[in-house]
Amino acid sequence: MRTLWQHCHAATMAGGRYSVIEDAAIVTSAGLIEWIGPRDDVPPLATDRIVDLGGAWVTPGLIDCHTHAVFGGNRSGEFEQRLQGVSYAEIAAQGGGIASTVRATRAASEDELFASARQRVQALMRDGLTCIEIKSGYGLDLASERKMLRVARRLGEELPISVRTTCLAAHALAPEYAGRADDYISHICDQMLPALAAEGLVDAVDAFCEHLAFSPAQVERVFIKAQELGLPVKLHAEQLSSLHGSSLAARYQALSADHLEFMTEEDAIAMARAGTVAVLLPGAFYFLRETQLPPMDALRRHGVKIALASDLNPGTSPGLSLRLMLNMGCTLFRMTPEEALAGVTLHAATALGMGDSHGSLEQGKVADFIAWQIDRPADLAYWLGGELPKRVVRLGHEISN
Ligand code: DI6
Ligand code: FE
Repeated sequence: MRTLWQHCHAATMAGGRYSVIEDAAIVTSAGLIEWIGPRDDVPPLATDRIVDLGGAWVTPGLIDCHTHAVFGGNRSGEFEQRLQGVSYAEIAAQGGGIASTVRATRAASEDELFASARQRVQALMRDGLTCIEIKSGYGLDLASERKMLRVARRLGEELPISVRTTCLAAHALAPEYAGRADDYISHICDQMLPALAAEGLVDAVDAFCEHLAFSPAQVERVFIKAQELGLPVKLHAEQLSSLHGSSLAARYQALSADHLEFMTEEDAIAMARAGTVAVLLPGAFYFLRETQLPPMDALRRHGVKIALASDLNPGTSPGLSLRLMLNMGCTLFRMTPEEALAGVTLHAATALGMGDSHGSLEQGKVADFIAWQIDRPADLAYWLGGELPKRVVRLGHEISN
């Protein structure tokens, strides 16, 4: 079916940057954008349907390129502890933190994990998400990591959203390997990654490079194995301290390095050269009351692509709104609303290795877009969350949400 969508303005992100067509029209067929341009120039194609978008602003479907949406339990008790002055690192040292979510995730059935994750993903979808990345990393043994990744895949099958899975087995030390981090890394490389990749459960491989997690040398072993398996890598880097994980990620042509508050200018240069996207996570910055800002000027000066994501997770960013992250990216990190929008569309797609097919409104790309009843694109970053009136089109078909 060929559809002509008209009476709208489009923030297209075409050509790799924020760009706008006033009074636009879009022709979709077979799930793709067949044509987009000014309404006056619509080519004479036989259309089956014409949709009047009522003067809406059309953007690409929003993409959340960094989430931990599948997990058991929650950590609101730790939130209360932190409000009383206990630090994230102290809670982790007492057996809380990631370890407590690992216990809850291991204890939950696949159906239980699916039910709780579905609610969170549906909450995110109310902001116009058409694509989401979901990491494992709260299982830390083969069966539990598999369970998480299967739940992530199933979310993509049962909800009208594209899901990209990332194996984050190197998120924290599995309790069975206490005091033997190198052995756990060997287990990941020799057993977990090959098995999960063979089962088709892994689109990318991630790790947490930090003093309270894994060293650059340990991360590098995971990257080498991922490369052997033909899987792209990503990295949690420079969130709490500077270990130059982002430069390591760039050396392995990582799709993205994420967090980055403590990165240096040299890291930014390395990322720019490699085309590694900087994924900023203002929800975690806010929730941990961090004060060290990511080096926005260096990222801009060296032309690093900047994405924004929710980091939805129970410990450091229980964020159920990607649009709230747009606001935080602007307010906390001084991004412009245009940069923020590019960060949840075009650059988020690149951070998932989907830049050729997603993230902008251009001929030949998938027809995933949102028609927002707003006056200006900046309105998307202006409101602090909440739901905005909109129509969601996925693969050329309007879906209710
Ligand atoms: N960085 C984070 O902010 C989350 N993981 C990571 O590597 C925290 C995950 C958690 O506390 O459960
Ligand atoms: Fe994360």
